[in-house]
Amino acid sequence: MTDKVIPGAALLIIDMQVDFVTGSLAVPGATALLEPINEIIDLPFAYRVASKDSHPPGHISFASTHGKQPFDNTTIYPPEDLVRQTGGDVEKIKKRGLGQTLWPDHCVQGTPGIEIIPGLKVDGRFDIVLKGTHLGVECYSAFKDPWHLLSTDLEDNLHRRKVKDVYVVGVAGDFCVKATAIDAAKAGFNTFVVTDGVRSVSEGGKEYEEMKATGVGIINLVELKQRMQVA
Ligand code: VGL
Ligand code: ZN
Repeated sequence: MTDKVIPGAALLIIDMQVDFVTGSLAVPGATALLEPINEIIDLPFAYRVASKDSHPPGHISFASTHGKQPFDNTTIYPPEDLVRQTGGDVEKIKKRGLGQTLWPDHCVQGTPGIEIIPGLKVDGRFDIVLKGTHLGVECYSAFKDPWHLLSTDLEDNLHRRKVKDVYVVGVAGDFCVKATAIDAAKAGFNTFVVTDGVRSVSEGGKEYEEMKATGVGIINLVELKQRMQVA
């Protein structure tokens, strides 16, 4: 560890929770992330954030809520009351459906599965961002939901800390890491996903092409250390 901090460099650890590592929606290979992410945590970031998927029981993304099987697909719509509250056109709701993979129940508020995986050094240096807290809205990104009806305070906090460079690790690479990195790049941050700190639900790596196409940099741990001036 070093005392020197890299100004403007922030670490975002996405959803390294019991259910995604060893629990109901375990991402293949996620236990192997503890060591590299713990090493990354101690790099001289000026700001550190960990996100937690945080669903009420009966969440819209759960297969059980729809009487379907995990990994079935459905279409979900933004809740009418939220659209109304945010001044949107309720008549247009039916055109705003999104394809949704239905998941096993996971990261339910008040259950052990929601906790950050034991052994990961997410400590007092971190701010915590909760997402997916609205019963009727799926939210992969740690910034906002896909309809932009609800947002977390992540973007404001990054601006307030004068963050320029955002480094993203965690799970799942093809869902919440991807959505968060793309939103970070769209918000104007220099955004990098560190592959040694990421595992995905699916194989093939198509998510990295999608992230690159929106300006997200894909780097490995060696390159991260160089950028953080500890290599
Ligand atoms: C996630 C599926 C459902 C994620 C969250 O953290 O990538 N994936 N909810
Ligand atoms: Zn979820």
